[in-house]
Amino acid sequence: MNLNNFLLTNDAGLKKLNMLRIYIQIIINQLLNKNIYLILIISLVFSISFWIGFNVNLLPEEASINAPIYDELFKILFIIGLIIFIGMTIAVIYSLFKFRKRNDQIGDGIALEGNLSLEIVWTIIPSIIVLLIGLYSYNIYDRMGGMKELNHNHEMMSSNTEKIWAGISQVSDNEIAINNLSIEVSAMQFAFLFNYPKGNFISGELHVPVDQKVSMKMESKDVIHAFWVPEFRIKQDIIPGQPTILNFTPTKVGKYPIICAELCGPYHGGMRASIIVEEESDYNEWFNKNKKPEVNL
Ligand SMILES: [Cu+2]
Repeated sequence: MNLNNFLLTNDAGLKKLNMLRIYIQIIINQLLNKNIYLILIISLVFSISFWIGFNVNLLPEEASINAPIYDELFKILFIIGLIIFIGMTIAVIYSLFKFRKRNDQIGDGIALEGNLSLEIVWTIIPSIIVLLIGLYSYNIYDRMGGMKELNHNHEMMSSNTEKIWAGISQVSDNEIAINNLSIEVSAMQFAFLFNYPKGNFISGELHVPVDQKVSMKMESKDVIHAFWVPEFRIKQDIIPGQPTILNFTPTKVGKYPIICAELCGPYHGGMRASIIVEEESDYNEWFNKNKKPEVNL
């Protein structure tokens, strides 16, 4: 700001504005003089963390409508983790050099005890971060369908319908019954079996058509298992005696692993199956090849 220009200005409003600018300039200058390196390092840590967060992908491909929703949350957690990790590493390395023992130093260091303001800061900042992550996670889980009421459709259901205990569903159970491809999943030590009630057959491989809602009712024959498809970013426990549901819409043709994600016994690590997402025509061909005629007794 040129002082002559400032003094020559007659307009009162403009004068005030210029005053404000000068004040801000002075404050910024003081801040920069004092902490320029600290500000630089913090900006650098944030920039690097955001750059890595947005450009480095550690997750498998996104193959269901849930995947992009989940990845939003992961990105945020990844960036927060990076800021803390890079920031801490720099602080530790700096302290190692800055506060190292010099040759002429003997005896112990100064006895430091407590720092109230520091303790308040390092309690409040993590509390705010954890609270925000908690609220955001709730929002993500809700958008993925985790908060959907599962047993509200009582008029439509016959009285002997089993209670669904838990699950992830983006549609109501009314819609599930009408529109979706329904599959019954049985989990046992150490395999998954997929029953297609409409085709009257059981398969060891899960075939589904792309871009269509799939609704699975899952039950375990023995212990607790969990159905997990990393590419879909969905996971749901399968519990003996307490059916759970899992609804999803695959968005990419391909073959993906189904992994049991609950330690269920000595061969838990081998409890895997495959989900094959295919074009509708291919799916129909597979379905018609496997379906059995209904037997009327
Ligand atoms: Cu298992």
